[in-house]
Amino acid sequence: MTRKPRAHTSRLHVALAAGVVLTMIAGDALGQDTTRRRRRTEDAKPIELTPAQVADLTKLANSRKLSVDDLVAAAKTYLPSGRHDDYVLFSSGGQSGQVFAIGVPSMRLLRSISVFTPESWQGYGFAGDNDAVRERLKINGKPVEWGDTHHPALSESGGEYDGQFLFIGDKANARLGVIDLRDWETKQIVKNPLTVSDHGAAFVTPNTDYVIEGGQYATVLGYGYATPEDYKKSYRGMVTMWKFDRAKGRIDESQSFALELPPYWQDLADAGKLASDGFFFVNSFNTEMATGGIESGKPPFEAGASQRDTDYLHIVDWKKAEKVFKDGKAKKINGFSVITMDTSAAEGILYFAPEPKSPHGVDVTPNGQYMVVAGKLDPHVTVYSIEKVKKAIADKKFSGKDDYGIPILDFDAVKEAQVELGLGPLHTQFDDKGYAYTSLFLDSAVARWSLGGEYDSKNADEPWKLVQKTPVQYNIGHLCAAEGDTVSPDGNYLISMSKWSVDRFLTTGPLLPQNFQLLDITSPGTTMPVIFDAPIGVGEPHYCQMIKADKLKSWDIYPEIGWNPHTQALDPHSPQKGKEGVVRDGSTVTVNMTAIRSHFTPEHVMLEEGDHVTWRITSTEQTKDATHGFCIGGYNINLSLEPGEFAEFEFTADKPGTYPFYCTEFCSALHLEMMGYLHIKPKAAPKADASDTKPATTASAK
Ligand code: CUK
Ligand code: CUA
Repeated sequence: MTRKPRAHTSRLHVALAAGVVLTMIAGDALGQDTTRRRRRTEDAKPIELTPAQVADLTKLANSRKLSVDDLVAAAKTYLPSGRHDDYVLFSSGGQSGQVFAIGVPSMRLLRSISVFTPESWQGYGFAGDNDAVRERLKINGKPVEWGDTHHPALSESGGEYDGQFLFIGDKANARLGVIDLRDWETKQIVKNPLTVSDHGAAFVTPNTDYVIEGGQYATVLGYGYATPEDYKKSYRGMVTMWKFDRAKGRIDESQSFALELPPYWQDLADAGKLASDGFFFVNSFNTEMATGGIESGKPPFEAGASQRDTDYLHIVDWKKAEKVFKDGKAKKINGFSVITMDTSAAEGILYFAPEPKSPHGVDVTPNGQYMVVAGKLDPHVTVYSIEKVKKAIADKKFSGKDDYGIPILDFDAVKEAQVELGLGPLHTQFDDKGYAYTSLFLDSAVARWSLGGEYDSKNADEPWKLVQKTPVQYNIGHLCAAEGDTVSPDGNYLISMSKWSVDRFLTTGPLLPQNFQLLDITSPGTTMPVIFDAPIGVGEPHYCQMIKADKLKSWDIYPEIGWNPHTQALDPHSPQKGKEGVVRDGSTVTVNMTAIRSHFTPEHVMLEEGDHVTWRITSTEQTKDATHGFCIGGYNINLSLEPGEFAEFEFTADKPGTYPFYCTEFCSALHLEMMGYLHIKPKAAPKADASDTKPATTASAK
């Protein structure tokens, strides 16, 4: 075999490479290629398996030890490359402090959204000194750079998810995050000034007028101090109504207020809708007001807080509360408006209903008529009727008052039904066929049961009856049905958020992933099989909500070149093409930079030791998914620059040297060349000595 002349080959390669480079510089190698367009559902043609294909499939199934059910489950969840999911699951990220977005039915992780924890891929909290993200993560001046996210809530219009905003609560620090679903970025974090931690957040009213934050462990409101001996007198619970300004896309703290509550441990909340619009409901436990302290001879918390047979469902007329707040009848604690218990009792804002027994979840049926309460230590769920509640309030059917003067509604007057389901009921979701689904933590099962009232005609089962149970693996906490918290759930998919995975996946050390299990709940008469297990190895999520994917109207690129995602507007400081460069005013320096494949302009930035630098970058990209990164090693700087995005960071150039900066996203064939140098000139020239002649590494090693 004869070799081709070398020179010829290399000339050919050079020509090819130049072609590639030109295409890459032109920037539309990907966007315009229709032959590589994704596979759409509408392109699919009906199939008919031939006997030979059936035989092949059977052989394959047998070789992989798959049952017929397994094949069906695979067919229900498998998405061919390029095909999109029907739903997006927004899941709390637990201790990661983030939110995860997962496609359903494929259960593929689409991305995480940083909320309470800095995250470098998204450039969240890696913008140097005075970083806007790190600043808003501070509590009382201290950096608190993680969260324990529990309950995400999608914004609603008329009781339907509208796909515009997502809220998420941080249990550990009593904070709420506000995410704009146009660009999937956190826009705001509000800290509750009354309490250290919370739990029942976030839940929205049916038009997202308010985001509800229920409390949990009672404290002295407003960061006060009192010993456990003063628990009854000084400790308080709370629930906060955060006013949401949809036009601004922000919570308006000045129009927000809280209700002072007895020092029971308020737990989950849910807003009324339709029949119960204008109310919300909060569970509680530890109405015993146990203060623990086994060392001093008192029962430990877990026993002390579980003595009574019933606790109190808090029924709040929030429209009345809003009026009382607007009439100026709230008092201020730590600068925040609080409606006292006396006012709530006098104005008819707050009522209690007895609820068995150490309840956890409260969930309102889609028609708003019933509130389902799951008592962790009771094998039943208890169903309350809003009509009965309203009537009992009107007729003053009270069984007494609690120690703080809040009227307690007569249990039998407000109870609609009790349904025996099994051990450890926690949370309930709904479908479109008149069924409810309750997680059973101790049974490790999902219970399907029939609703009554107007739902009775929707299914063939007797009302208020357990219909079936499906085992899940293992110890389910929340569950989540498609569009499950809306006035019109879809009733096809249900997620079991299983807390323990034990043997379901390969072992990953003593710390094992959580298990998101997908259940098919389409057919009422048969089983509801688990059709997919998805390990979640990035935190312990608590709750999620599932929205139809086509309701999300996300931006492909930012609306204008120089868009600031923090303000969600064109930034006046955004560097423009042709205006790049370094502006110096004494030791205050502004760097104006643009980024586009495969180039930062300017490529060299000359600074002097001690300079205080504000560095601004605009991505002038206009192509979907053409993301660049920008990092400076050693200065803890990393940005994500999405198409059209403006970003800014500040730092003091206190360590002289020659620093390559580079793009951290593989954006193009010449991505590695998308770099430049930051030169920080030392203040005084180094003293001349022998080490001057040695390589820098040797000199710095001494
Ligand atoms: S909680 Cu975790 S299983 Cu925070 Cu809603 Cu119930
Ligand atoms: Cu830009 Cu890599």
